[in-house]
Amino acid sequence: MSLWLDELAVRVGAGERPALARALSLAERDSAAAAGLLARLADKLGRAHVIGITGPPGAGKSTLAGVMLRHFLQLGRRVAVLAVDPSSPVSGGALLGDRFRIGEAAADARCFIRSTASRGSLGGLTGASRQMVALMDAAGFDLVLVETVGTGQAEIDVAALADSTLVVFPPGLGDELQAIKAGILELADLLVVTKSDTAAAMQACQALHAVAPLWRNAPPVHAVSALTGEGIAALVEAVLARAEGSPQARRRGGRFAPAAPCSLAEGFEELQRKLERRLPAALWAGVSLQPENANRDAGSAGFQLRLGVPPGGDSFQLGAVAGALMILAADMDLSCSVGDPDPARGSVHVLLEHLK
Ligand SMILES: Nc1nc2c(ncn2[C@@H]2O[C@H](COP(=O)(O)OP(=O)(O)O)[C@@H](O)[C@H]2O)c(=O)[nH]1
Ligand SMILES: [Mg+2]
Repeated sequence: MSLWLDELAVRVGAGERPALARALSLAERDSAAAAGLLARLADKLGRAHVIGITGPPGAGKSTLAGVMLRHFLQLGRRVAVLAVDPSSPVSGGALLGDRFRIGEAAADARCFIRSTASRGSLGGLTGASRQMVALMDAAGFDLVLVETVGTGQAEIDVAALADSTLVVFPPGLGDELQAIKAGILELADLLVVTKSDTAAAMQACQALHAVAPLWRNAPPVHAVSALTGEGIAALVEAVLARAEGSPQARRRGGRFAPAAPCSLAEGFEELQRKLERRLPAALWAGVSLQPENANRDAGSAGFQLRLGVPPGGDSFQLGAVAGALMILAADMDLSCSVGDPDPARGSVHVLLEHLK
């Protein structure tokens, strides 16, 4: 067994494709063996720039991954792709598209595509997919693209794994609201509005731009179309700038200043002041924040409030303000959970608590 692993490790480390394919299958069925393999490859790890692409189903992640892959290959990079999606296995043909022919064996050899259906219990990444990314890294690819369906947990996992996390916003699906509600924008290094050839994409971009000033280190927004190619080159450039470690491309670290502890009622008042100060006027217009439990600071119930927008106010306004509330609360070391939006009332329930 170990002799066999020794040899497989040498071959994976030399970038031999059949060996990598075998190693990836091994990771899917035998994590202990894969761990042994990775231990033998320790000196080859940590060189690839890992790019996570996450977002809801149908957002255009696979299409975007395919288009970015082509750009990277044309720029001479070696790229591996791991699609973690149980619902739609991705083949090289699907990712690269029928019309695309690299046309030279050298480029083909620089590209490796694999999909895996493995999925964690909370919808996050499994240990197997993390090992698979590490094996692709060890095999000497410059870039490893990981596509995952955003389930909340998968987003958190991908952000932990990736050097660059691209959160994909499909226009017109109402997912902006979901995304902001979940606070995932905080995890994004780059926000990508897909399908910019559609009218709805414009609205998604405008809304994101309106919200962006709320974040201390707002991620840049890229509007792209896989159909027309709009914005793709700029996105590829931004990712490569991060891969090449240009300092201005990195924004992680030191996000939140430590805040003095306060009572939840004081926290709520402070939050209200901050929202008023920092929200763009158009976003703040008509917003109401109503405390719901009379006995405000009592025990474990936390501080409950209802966040409302004017009747007919769009759902994005609700989501954006809720997202802003979450992030400003985190800034003050408070936890802020947002319930399911009630579109009929134009409101959403919010629970403010001390961080545990
Ligand atoms: N109009 C338009 N449609 C797109 C674009 N990118 C992807 N799509 C379509 O959106 C649908 C979902 O794309 P896919 O990449 O499979 O999404 P995924 O589930 O996030 O991987 C497909 O029908 C694509 O053809 C784009 O830039 N413009
Ligand atoms: Mg897909």
